[in-house]
Amino acid sequence: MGHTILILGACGQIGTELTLVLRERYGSDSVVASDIREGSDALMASGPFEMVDATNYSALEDVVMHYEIEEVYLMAAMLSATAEKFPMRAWNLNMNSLFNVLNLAREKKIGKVFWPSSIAVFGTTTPRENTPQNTIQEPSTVYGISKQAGERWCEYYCHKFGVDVRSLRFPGLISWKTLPGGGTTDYAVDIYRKALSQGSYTCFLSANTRLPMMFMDDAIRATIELMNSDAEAISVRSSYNLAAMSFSPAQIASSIQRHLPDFSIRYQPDFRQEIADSWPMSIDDSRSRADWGWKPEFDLDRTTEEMLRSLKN
Ligand code: AKB
Repeated sequence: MGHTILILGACGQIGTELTLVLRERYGSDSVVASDIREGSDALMASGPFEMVDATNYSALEDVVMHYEIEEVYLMAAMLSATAEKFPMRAWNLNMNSLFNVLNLAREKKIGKVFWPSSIAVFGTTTPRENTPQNTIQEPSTVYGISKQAGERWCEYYCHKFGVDVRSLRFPGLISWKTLPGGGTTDYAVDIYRKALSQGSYTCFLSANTRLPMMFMDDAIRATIELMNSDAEAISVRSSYNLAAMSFSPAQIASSIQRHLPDFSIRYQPDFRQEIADSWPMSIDDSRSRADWGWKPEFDLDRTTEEMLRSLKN
């Protein structure tokens, strides 16, 4: 077996940046990007690309065998807001892609798997402040149900079949290279773009809706650090809580106003408000810190500086 990496969903918000960083680190030819559509010019020009539907087991197996893939990062998924509109499509995509990858690992065709979970595994009955690693999980969204089920399957495959699968419960992710698609936390990306292009933003969540968030550089670093940790250090095989900052739309607006004093925000909550209200406001990630040394670097003001500077350029 070679030491080659396959990214499924490489053209999405996380996949794009993860692919570029892994190529920088391990060499372009060692990282195969794949998706059901082509990605940004920068991504497409940076190394090998295969058009693959992660729900198609034999197509996936062909690519894995052809490139002698060792590690798979499964970043293809339908996010919370879109999944509410297409429940069965979301369930099929989110679960079948995961089963395909877990089964390839069970058959020893690949050695290691990364699969992202989410704060969406929690629900209204979960303690919302400093949400513990192990607590009540009664998600009320299709996406959250798929992530919760996925976590159970990851742990099951690890314990029953020795599959080396590793996972993080990502908060909302803020990035400038690729747009997020169909999430409840997407406003925290859109707001920076509209602040620069229009000087104002209409937010689909209410002013004081606090949610856990993270800048993409931290999320990519967390992913790579977890994947490079010794297997014995990883005591959680469902998915780790992971945190960096928590803020509300009103707080991100103030942070932007420090750079753009004329920026204004209006609130027009829609169906996504109910989703946000069911999620934690802050996360206790002490297990990640203890097991594999997690430490975030970006707070809200540093994120705002990076976002405005990069989007302007
Ligand atoms: C979403 O909003 O659906 C995602 C997530 C928090 O998992 N960004």
